[in-house]
Amino acid sequence: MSETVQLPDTVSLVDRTEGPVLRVDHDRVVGEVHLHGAHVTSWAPAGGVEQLWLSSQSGYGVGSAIRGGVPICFPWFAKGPGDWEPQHGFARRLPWRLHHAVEDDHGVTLGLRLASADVPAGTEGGERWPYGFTAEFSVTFAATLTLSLAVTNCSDRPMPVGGALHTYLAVPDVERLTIRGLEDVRYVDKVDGGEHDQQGAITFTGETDRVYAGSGIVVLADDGVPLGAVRNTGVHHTVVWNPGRDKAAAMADFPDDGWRAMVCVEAAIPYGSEVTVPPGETRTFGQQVVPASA
Ligand code: TA6
Repeated sequence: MSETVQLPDTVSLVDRTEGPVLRVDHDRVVGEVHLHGAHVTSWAPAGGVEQLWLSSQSGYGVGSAIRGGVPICFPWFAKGPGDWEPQHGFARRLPWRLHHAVEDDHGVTLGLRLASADVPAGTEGGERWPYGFTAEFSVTFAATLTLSLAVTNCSDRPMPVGGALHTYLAVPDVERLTIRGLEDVRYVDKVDGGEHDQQGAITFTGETDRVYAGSGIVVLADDGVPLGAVRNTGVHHTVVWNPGRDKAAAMADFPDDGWRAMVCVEAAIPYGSEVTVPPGETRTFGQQVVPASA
């Protein structure tokens, strides 16, 4: 954490056993970001209903990936272009630095940064991606949650960028959930290994792991009652994931019944669709989550 950042009254840095956490307590919203991975783990607009799902069995600390909230997958998605480790890149497993914190009447914006100089030698996957870069993550906690990741190429050669904002949304019951907005969009189904066109609304009857070749706005509903919307920007793919009962039971950091209370809707740059960032240039991708009550 940079010592020079003056925190507004609505932001505090709390040292927890899981690590240093930036806590936002604003009249209109509360939220939390771990410096580890610049990982948003909580967001509750006025009224106090938590909008994000976070595993009660998550691991924390150096090298781990927090389960839930908003993992920042960077500089690659999944296993990258070539079965790379760690899954979803190294950025979510490293500490980021706070570089700005501002509040207004609507909420609080925090900016966190990871630079190539902050990636310790020997970091798993670091050798796969030997580029000079800065990654700047901005999160605005307000009636809506606004996220953006801006990646700047500080090296002298083109830089392939992949990744995702891998957002875990809390839902009443995934088996009553529908997601509209991707009708007729082609998707890669990582469960059956095929490619399909989405027929009607997305519904959930088991493990669901799909990379849609489309982005924009999707609308979530619980048995027809609107839950809210997700708008992805700067990307051409939307990932929708729910592990289902069996996969959740097989993950140590995932409660056996947790699958029913969450869905991931991700702004993604998947393997094979990496964005090439020319030297000196910046690419930004983002997501906005709008609760039905907003
Ligand atoms: O975004 C969907 C996905 O790629 C799934 O295949 C599943 O692996 C999920 O990410 C979670 O990945 P993680 O590495 O966080 O366990």
